[in-house]
Order: sequence, then C-alpha cells, then structure tokens
Amino acid sequence: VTWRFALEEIEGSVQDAYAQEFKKRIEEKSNGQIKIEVYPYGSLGTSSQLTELVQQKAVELAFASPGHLASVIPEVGIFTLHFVLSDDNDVNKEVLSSSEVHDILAPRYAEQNLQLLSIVPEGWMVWTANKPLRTPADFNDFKIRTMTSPILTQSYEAYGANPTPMPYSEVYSGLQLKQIEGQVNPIFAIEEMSFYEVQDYMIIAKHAQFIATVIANDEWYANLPDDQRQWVDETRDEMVDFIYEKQAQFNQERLEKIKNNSDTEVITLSDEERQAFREASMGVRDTYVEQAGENGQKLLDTVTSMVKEKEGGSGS
Ligand code: 6CS
Repeated sequence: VTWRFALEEIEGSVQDAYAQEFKKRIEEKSNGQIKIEVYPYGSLGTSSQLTELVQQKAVELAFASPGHLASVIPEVGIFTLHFVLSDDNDVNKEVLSSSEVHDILAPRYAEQNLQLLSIVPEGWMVWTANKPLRTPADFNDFKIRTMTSPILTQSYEAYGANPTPMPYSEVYSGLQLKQIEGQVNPIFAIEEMSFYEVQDYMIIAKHAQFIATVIANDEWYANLPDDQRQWVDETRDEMVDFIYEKQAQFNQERLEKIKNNSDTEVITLSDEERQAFREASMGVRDTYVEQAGENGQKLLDTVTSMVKEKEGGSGS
C-alpha cells in the first residue's frame, strides 16, 4: 500500500525532515509492505487546501499549522498567541507532546474527520522588516503578512499593526512588490523561502514558537490494521525528540547562512523590550477565549499551568 504525506513546506524544510524520517521508519517497520510518498509544498495546494484533502481522504497524512487551521478549529489558535509558551523551548516540547494537551484537542480534530497525531514546535517566530521593530509603537500601521486565521491577526492588531493574511506561497512576491512590509516565520523558513533577500532586518522577540500539527484522515487511521496503527503511533512518539533536535539544528545553521550571505541585520530584543510586547499582547487571550469557548479556556489554563510547573521543575 501507499500512504500520501502532504507538506506545508518545501523540500529541505523541517516538515520535510519529519516526513522523510517518518517514511524511512514506517517503511522499515513494515518490511517494505507500506510505501510513503511525500508531497512538498507547491505540489498539492495551500495549507488550508491540504487539510481539505486529508478530510476527503485524498491524502492520508499532512501537516496542518494552527496559523491556518484555527479558521476551522478555533482552539488551536492558542499556539498563535504571543507569550503563552515558555522562553525555554525544552519546556515547550514537553508541554506540546503531553497527553493533557493532546486529549483536549483530539476530539475537536475528530469532529473535522481528522486524527491529531502530533504537535510539533519548529522554532521561534522571527519578524522580518525593512526597519527595526523594537516597540509595539513600531508596528503602528505596519503591514505584516500573517497566516490566514483571524485569531492570529488579532495578535498584531493589539500592537496597532495592519495584518494582511495570505498563503505562504505569495509572501516572497508580496514583499518584493511591497503589498506587505514584513512577515513572521522561523529562521529556517526565512532562509529557504529567501525572504531575507527582500528584507533588511530580522527581529528576534521570542514571542511565539512556530507550531505545526501532524494530522491523518480519521476514518483511515481508525480502520488501519492494528499492527499498522501501532507503527504509526510508535513512530509518532519516536519523532518527538528527532524533530526537536532537527529544528534546533536547522534554525541555527540557517541563521549562520543568512549572516554569511547577506547584510541582514539581526536584532535580539532585550527583556525590557519583550516586556512591552508581552503587556500589549495579554488582552488577546480574552478574545481567544471568546472565540474558542470553554474548551479554549481549558486549554489555555492547562498550557499556562503546565508551562509554569515545568519551568519550576527544571530549576531554571
Ligand atoms: O507562514 C506559513 O504560512 C508557513 N510557515 C511555515 C514555516 N510552515 C508552514 C506554514 O504554512
């Protein structure tokens, strides 16, 4: 049998590294009985279209990032909120792979005919612009491209910006043609999509991680022979540490590459500067809860208390 795995990112990306390793492990476990075909971004459609393809069982597996998926499942919008996750990404890895978080979200995915397999951090979101962005006031009227969910645009409206949602594939030309003034993505993506070529500054505020989720068609997953479903579950669990290390490596290496290949100025915000953004972002949590309801509140409480607990526990 052949399983199709669709990506929201191009070849060489974090999602591609995930899919290639997933493929390798499943093909090995099944002794070649299962083949996985990986479809990088561009071959099948936009993020939202990929989710639809999984719902229709036209592909079995895909990535679905909350920045787009929150239009369909408002609860996942939590991962687009600023300053909700820990500054310590080891803590985030643990929280995101916990059964507590999975169990709140999985039923909502199931209502959409989707099986939530995994929640994957891909690195810190970094702002790019042609001017430094150091204070919320610097965002005043700033046209920043965001992913397509409305919950996400509110985070930038809170800073006074003019967020412009658009698909990933249109960002480079949007920047080039000045339809947008800036965008936000993890460093590996800024490098592989060449956004840094048309932007002068990269601003690291550590305000959020780029989070993706791995999904499968719910019916397909439920009807898998037991041994095959076990391989999927096992591999999904094994991939947590694998992809965590990969994303760290990719983001580090590509920051060096950008520094070596361009005169992009990299700005890292101080704790005081971050604090101003943190304060300006707090009100968006209420808007999130209004949109994501009781289940959203429960998820927010669970995530924030787990982050606190694990930060305390790590002694840092
Ligand atoms: O900005 C986006 O739309 C995309 N960015 C990344 C790093 N992955 C997928 C997502 O759709």
